Amino acid sequence: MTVKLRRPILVGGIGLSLLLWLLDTVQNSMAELGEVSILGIMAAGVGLWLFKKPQSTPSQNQTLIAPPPTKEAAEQAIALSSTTIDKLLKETKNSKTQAKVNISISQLQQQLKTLTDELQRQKLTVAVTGSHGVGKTSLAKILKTQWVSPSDEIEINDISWCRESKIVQENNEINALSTYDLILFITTGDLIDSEYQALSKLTSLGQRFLLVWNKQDQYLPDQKPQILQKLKETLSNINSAEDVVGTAVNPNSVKVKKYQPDGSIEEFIEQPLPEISGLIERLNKILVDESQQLVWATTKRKAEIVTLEAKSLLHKVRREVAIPVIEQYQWIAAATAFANPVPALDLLATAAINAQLIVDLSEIYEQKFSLEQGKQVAGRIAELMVKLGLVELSTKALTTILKSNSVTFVAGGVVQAVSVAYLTRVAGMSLIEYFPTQTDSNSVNVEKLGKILQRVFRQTQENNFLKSFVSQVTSHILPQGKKVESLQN
Ligand SMILES: Nc1nc2c(ncn2[C@@H]2O[C@H](COP(=O)(O)OP(=O)(O)O)[C@@H](O)[C@H]2O)c(=O)[nH]1
Ligand SMILES: [Mg+2]
Repeated sequence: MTVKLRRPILVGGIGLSLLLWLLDTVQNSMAELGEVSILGIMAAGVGLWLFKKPQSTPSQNQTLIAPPPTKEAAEQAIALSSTTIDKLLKETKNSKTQAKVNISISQLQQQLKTLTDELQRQKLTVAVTGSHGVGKTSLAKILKTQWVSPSDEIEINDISWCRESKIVQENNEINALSTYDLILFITTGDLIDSEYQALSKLTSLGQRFLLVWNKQDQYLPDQKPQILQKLKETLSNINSAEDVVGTAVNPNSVKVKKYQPDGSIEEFIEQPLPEISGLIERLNKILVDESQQLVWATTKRKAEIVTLEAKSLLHKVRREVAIPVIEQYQWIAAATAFANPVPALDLLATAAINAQLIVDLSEIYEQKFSLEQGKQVAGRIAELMVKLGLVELSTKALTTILKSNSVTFVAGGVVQAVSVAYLTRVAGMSLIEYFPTQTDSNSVNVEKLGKILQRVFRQTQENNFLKSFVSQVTSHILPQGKKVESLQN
């Protein structure tokens, strides 16, 4: 690739020049003792960071009970999935990835078609879930015989709940229970934290559940109300008290002694009847009062899943458009830094390469930042990179790799070039993960961006990425002759 060195848009800017300045210092420190100043800069970075600390998060203790679901909300969710699929189709047409995502798009379109019919669905689906051995299979079986009559359109499913994998995956609102109208979550005692978290998540997704406290027979009669009360209190923020019910689906048999008139004692084993009347009463009431709402809520969740899947495909398509853009900038950054070592403390220069990259990426992700916003974000990223220690760590790692190759190392500006290209890449790759999560284009969530930066940075430390990156950069910036020479080393 030939790179035209157009200084005005390329050089300077807070992001780039701060980095170059740091790199300059790092290079000096190899000859002398520049560590003090590096530490000083790091400290200054931390100071800046503390100064701009994000606001605190809202209280965690709010009641989460959602308003009753409506048909309109479900219809809106369906409309949103439809527009998301349309957008996906449009953007896919303009990119090279078309063939790969086409099948998935047609599957989504198929799902979208069935959603509208879903709003009229008569049959209700109930999931019985909970940890191993709590009585799911027993309860599902007894409900099928003692609650559901053949004319009812109710489907009972026994779904195992795995504590380790949790109901909800990280950053993903799709969960194994989403498609059921009503969840019967069984516990045999107190809820553990992961169960509570999973149930809160169900509530926040608008999913209706009953907490079934099973195996009541294992407690003494006067303990039962206390335990039930405790469970109701535990759930008071996420579910109403009447949706916590006790059962003994398959109570233990009891030994009964009977005194005979002749004074002898007859012993026999009695099997108590299941205690499920409270649960069945509650279920019947829900059927009468809420059947339609349950169906609307499920349809809404199903539509949301379609939207999420369409968005994730859109993300893939956009990524494939964005990566060549990042690569282009990373080579430009490298070539510029190599040919044009920036004077130290060139902090006042205005246009930054990172700012332009941010503007270009924001366009792909429909955020459309102005150059001014791009500059601000570039500044933020530079601060974060310093604060998180990424600049220091990467420079050390890249210098070590370069040192093992004496020819390239002695060539002036190579450390700068490689480091700037690398940091440009980390910034770019982080932004393409960040943009899809960005909802308000007027402010940047520094905390979130910082987390992504760290993750992307860690990923680049794996699988010899840095080594191959260094050789890619050097092959871009070094003249052909030198490149051959350096490879021989
Ligand atoms: N004591 C007692 N045991 C029960 C009760 N309900 C189920 N069990 C027993 O608990 C064990 C596990 O029940 P199962 O339905 O297979 O649980 P699953 O693993 O959740 O499907 C079985 O031995 C059941 O008989 C109950 O109310 N009281
Ligand atoms: Mg089972």
